[in-house]
Amino acid sequence: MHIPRKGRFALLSATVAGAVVAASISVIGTAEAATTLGASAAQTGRYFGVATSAFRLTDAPYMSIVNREFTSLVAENDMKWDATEPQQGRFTFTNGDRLVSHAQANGMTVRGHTLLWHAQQPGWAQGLSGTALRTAAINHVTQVATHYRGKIHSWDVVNEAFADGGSGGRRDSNLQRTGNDWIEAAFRAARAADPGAKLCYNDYNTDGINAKSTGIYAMVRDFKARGVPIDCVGLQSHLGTSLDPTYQQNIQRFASLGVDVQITELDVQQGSDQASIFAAVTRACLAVARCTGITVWGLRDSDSWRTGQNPLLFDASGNRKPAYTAVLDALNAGGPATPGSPSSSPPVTGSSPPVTGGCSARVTLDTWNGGYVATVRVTAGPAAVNGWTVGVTVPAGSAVTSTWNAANTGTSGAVSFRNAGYNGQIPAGGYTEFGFQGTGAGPAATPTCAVG
Ligand code: 9MR
Repeated sequence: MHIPRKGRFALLSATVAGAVVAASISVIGTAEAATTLGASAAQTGRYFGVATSAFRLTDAPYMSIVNREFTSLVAENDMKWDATEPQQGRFTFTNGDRLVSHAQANGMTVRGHTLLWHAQQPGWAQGLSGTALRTAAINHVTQVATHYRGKIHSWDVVNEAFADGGSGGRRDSNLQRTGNDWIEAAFRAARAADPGAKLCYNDYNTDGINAKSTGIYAMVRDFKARGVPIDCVGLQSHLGTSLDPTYQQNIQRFASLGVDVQITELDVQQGSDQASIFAAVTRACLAVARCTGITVWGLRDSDSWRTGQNPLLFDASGNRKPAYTAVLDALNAGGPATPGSPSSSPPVTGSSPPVTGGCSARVTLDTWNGGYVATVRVTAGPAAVNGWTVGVTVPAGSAVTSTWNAANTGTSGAVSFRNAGYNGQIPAGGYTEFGFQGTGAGPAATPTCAVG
């Protein structure tokens, strides 16, 4: 087990309802600024990740930087369709498994990239169409998400399905030609296979409010309205020498739909503004509570797919670049913490309902037309709490579609939420928070809270 460095966040994991869940505990409160990307991001409950490959795991100088700096890994290529199902029905998970094992042994979470994409398909899939392709694609989603069940923080379920240019519509591809509902079919299959993973739609050229990002926005809004399971939007952020002035506004509008936003493949063309663009992206993410993490698309400039553009945070020798310092400083400057992270909540105020038993609960709703996100604060009474259950009345016409930091029994009517493995213990007078998302109108009544 990796020994956490000073200031590095601690990662606790526990098995809840068959799924491994993880929570980051931040270490703010020291006067000292954190000195790594991961520890700095953890101060506001966020992760900072890097794209890498299994073949790098034996490169000691490279891995010493990865292990020092990052709290999340994503496979740059090892979990794509051509890598995991090179022949139909024959799955190879060796390289992806090695990355997952390394992450787990070093207290890092894993992003899964990617279940379905028009590119990097195995030859056999490229040759399929219609029902045969749809069936094969959904089987791929099911098999891969099942194999990694409980080990993936967030899956890029579908990658790059929207067209560039002004149409705001879907990209033509063999998958798209199986019917417009292929994306929602993939999300439903992924949810069934791994209910604990956050399910993301991921794309590029979405780094501001434009026709493409607006097309995706409309899809996410529609999915939320119809109860299609989607939890996050990945903004790849392969950037040039300027940043769209609506970058943050774009993050915010997705967050306001009730999904998390993740910056998933950040790299910035080297130029006079590289450091300031990296910093501006970091600040924009930190300014939005539901922007929960940043991943850079490679470690050193020499590792990047953008040959000759030197778009990363470390030079070819592994030295920190000015862009690194700019990101670190921006992370240490802080911002609103992510929902559910222990550092996210303001101090307990007198507005909590009186604690009649061992605990009390109150709900804050973030609503939109057709749905809501509920944040529930559970406050301990004068005695410490060891295990809690919150009861919520979800009105007719509303249903819970996903839950975080707790496990629910039931989805409508009388719904109970049991603590996760890592947040059952609340000190006397302290609190923790969990959340859930639902369709329709949210609960109106004050929830019940029971201890034990
Ligand atoms: O960085 C990846 C590179 O090694 C591969 O050759 C390439 C194949 O298409 O994919 C690159 O990663 C892409 C990612 O999977 C999706 N968004 C764009 C990334 C850069 O092309």
